[in-house]
Parts: sequence; structure tokens; C-alpha cells
Amino acid sequence: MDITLIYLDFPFWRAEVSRIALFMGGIEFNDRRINSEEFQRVKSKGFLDDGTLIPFGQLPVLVVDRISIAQTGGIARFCGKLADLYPKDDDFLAAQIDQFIDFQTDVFNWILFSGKDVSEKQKLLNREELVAGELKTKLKMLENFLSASRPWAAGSDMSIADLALWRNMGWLVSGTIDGIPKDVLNEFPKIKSICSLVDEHPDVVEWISRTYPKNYPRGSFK
Ligand SMILES: N[C@@H](CCC(=O)N[C@@H](CS)C(=O)NCC(=O)O)C(=O)O
Repeated sequence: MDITLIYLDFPFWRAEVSRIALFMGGIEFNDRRINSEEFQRVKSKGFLDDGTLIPFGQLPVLVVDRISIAQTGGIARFCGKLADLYPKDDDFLAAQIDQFIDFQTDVFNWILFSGKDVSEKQKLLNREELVAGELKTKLKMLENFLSASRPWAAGSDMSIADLALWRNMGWLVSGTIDGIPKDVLNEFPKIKSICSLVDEHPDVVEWISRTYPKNYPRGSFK
């Protein structure tokens, strides 16, 4: 199987969950990173400069034997199955994992649709209000939902749910998002514990040392 994962040249969770799953599973793939300039130019056309199809004009895209597929969740599940980080024959566990993947999209959307200086007219949430209100409320719900007796988000083993949670929470506490404090996870030990376990996993450490720029603001879970 010839696999290429296409995304921009940074470790955002949408791509990272699948990149790391493939790496952990020892699945050979082409980690294709395009620059923002090319993406901005081609996204409305739906094709990269070399003719590769980008369905919906969005990234990530996975190309398997020259056939493109889009959407973070579907790509992550496919890569997760190849890497044994997502079940092939346990539909209920699969759904349990899916809920954590979809939650990451919600977190991203709250950030996307909020801002530092927003006017009443824009009807966007101010970041401070977001942090104190919806974000903390939902993170608390996530915290309460995670099991105290299990190290991972779903099931008894690490899965793509943990990879997605780790990377998106790392972005949240990285100090690079206007108005989101680095200590936003401080009240949530179970979330931090999963993120620390992923952060310390030898394959993840190896992947980071191979692909992340030095001093990349990954966020800390200590
Ligand atoms: N629903 C898509 C959304 C992907 C998405 O929004 N990707 C961003 C890059 S992180 C993008 O391609 N934005 C360009 C656009 O939507 O026009 C998914 O889950 O993969």
C-alpha cells in the first residue's frame, strides 16, 4: 500500500494523530508537508500543484494508492486501524474512541469562533469569557468522564483518542493562543495524566525529536 499524508508543515492534531499512529505502527508513509502559500493558492481549486486531489479544499488529506480521502476523523481511524491503535472488530470501543476525536474538533471550533478583542456585532465570544465559561465547563465534563481507574481515554490500551487529546491539549496549553493561559488544564489531573503518558511514550519522543523544530511550543502537562 502506498500511503501519503498531506498537511501543512506543523504538528497540529488533525495531522499529527495520523502521522504518529502510522509511525508507531511501523507503517511506511510519505509525510508530505506543503507550505501555506501553496495551500492558499490551491485550496479553492481542490488540487495541489502536482494535480493531487484535495477533496473539499481542506487538509489533512490521505492518498492511498493514488486515491485521495479527506476528513481528519476518517483518516485517523484508517491509520489507527493499520497501526492497531483503533479496533477493527469492536464497534462499541470504536465509538468510545470516536467521541474523543470529535471532542477535539469542538475544542478547536470554540477557539476558532472566539477572539481577544471581539465586538458585540461580531457575536463572537471573548476569549476570557470562553476560558472562564464554556471551555472550563467542557474540560471539567471531560475530566469527570475520564475513568480514574484506567490510564487511557477509551479501553485498556492507548488509541488514537489519546494521541488526538494529547496534541490538541498541547496546543491549548502552548501559550501561543491569544487569551488561553498555559495553566488552563491545572484543575484537570486526569486529562493531564493521559497527555503526560503520551508525551513520555518512547515512540512519541522519537517522533518529536525527528520532526518537531527545536524549542517548538508543545505545551507542558506538569
Ligand atoms: N472537516 C475537516 C476540516 C479540516 C480543516 O478545516 N482543515 C483546515 C486546515 S487545519 C483547512 O483545510 N482549512 C481551509 C479551509 O477550510 O478552507 C476535517 O475534519 O478534516
